Amino acid sequence: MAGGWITATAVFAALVAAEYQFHLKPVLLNIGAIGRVIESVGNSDCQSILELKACEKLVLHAPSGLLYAGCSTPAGRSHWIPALDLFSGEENNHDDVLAFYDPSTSSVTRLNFQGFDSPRGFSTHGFDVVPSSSNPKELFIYAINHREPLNGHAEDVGADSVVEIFKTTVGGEIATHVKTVEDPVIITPNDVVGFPDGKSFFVSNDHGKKVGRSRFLELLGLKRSSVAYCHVDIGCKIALPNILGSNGLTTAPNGTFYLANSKDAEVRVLEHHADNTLSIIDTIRTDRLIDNVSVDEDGALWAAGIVEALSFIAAAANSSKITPSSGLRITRNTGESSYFGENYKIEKAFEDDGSQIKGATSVVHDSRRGLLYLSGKSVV
Ligand SMILES: *[C@@H]1O[C@H](CO)[C@@H](O)[C@H](O)[C@H]1NC(C)=O
Ligand SMILES: *[C@@H]1O[C@H](CO)[C@@H](O)[C@H](O)[C@H]1NC(C)=O
Ligand SMILES: CC(=O)N[C@H]1CO[C@H](CO)[C@@H](O)[C@@H]1O
Repeated sequence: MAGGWITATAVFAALVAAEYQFHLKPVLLNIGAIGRVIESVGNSDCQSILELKACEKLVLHAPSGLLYAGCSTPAGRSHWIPALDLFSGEENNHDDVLAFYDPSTSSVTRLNFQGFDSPRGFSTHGFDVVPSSSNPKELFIYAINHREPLNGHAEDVGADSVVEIFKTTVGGEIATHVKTVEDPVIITPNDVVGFPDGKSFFVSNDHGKKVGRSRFLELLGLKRSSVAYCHVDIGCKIALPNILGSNGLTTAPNGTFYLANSKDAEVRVLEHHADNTLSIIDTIRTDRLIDNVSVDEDGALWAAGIVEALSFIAAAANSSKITPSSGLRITRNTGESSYFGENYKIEKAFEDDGSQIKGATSVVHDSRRGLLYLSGKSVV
């Protein structure tokens, strides 16, 4: 592959720590990560983007090569993560940022919000950037905002989470607020896939309830997370109910959706029906737990895979510890083995023992420019 790998640094240690304390233990035994041989794949030419820290998600605008990122501060983020029952809002200024990285100038630009009257600030998580169907130079941004609740304490009632829609231009510094979408089916939003009309989106709910002890049962296998669909003129509904570990969500150019399972080593393949419901048509089993997923312009699915679960947990709790990272490229298998039931080809495009990149949790591939972006806890 031409060009270098570029690495977006520093995803907040505390999030990963908590995630794996709560979510990984139950599945440690079935991922067989202990004793895996770690290779060096594609990791010889990495650079870090130091201005981008605590970035939950990366979204590539392929025509321009701009990489959009939703970022926080490591300290602020670690106190306000509704998905992990972390609700110390007073320790977090709710002033997260959307920014973009331009690889042609190696520069980072922060977006300025306009017309965004949000006294409860902006606390980002998953987001999407989609060119407008009427003008490809115009982009819609669909961003989850985990607001403080209006009434009651967040520990008791959870976050008042919504999806914010903004409008910007390719490479522009202004993001104009279009709408705040709130609805009872936007419960615990995690990731979002938007449409080019600027009005509709799918959003994954990582839990079935905002707070409460019953959330623990979801760790043990209670299928209560979901994906919802919203249209600003029509309203919202649950599009895919009662599933396990609904997490990172992405879509391919042909409209197939992929949903990572945060509780098991698999990615679900979803079909989008005309009535805007989704159904699971296939499951891609992987040899490791998968974090966030993305699709490149060639239609390949990219996933950050956890190489070594135990050292991943240790490194999450102590940033001086090292843990490997990997980036998987998943494509439809057209070779002979497809006759024997292997529907997908899973290739390791990137693996590092942790000396360059520790514990990457998301990966985005720019196939036009031969760049692979990983965002992880830190880079040595
Ligand atoms: C859609 O594209 C993906 C690759 O991105 C491919 O695996 C899948 O088979 C395609 N689905 C259809 C229905 O063509
Ligand atoms: C963190 O890890 C480093 C390197 O292994 C070790 O020297 C240090 O004592 C650890 N810190 C804590 C608080 O455990
Ligand atoms: C947007 C999204 O799906 N983010 C997920 C990426 O992976 C981390 C680590 O597992 C999750 O906590 C996020 O929810």
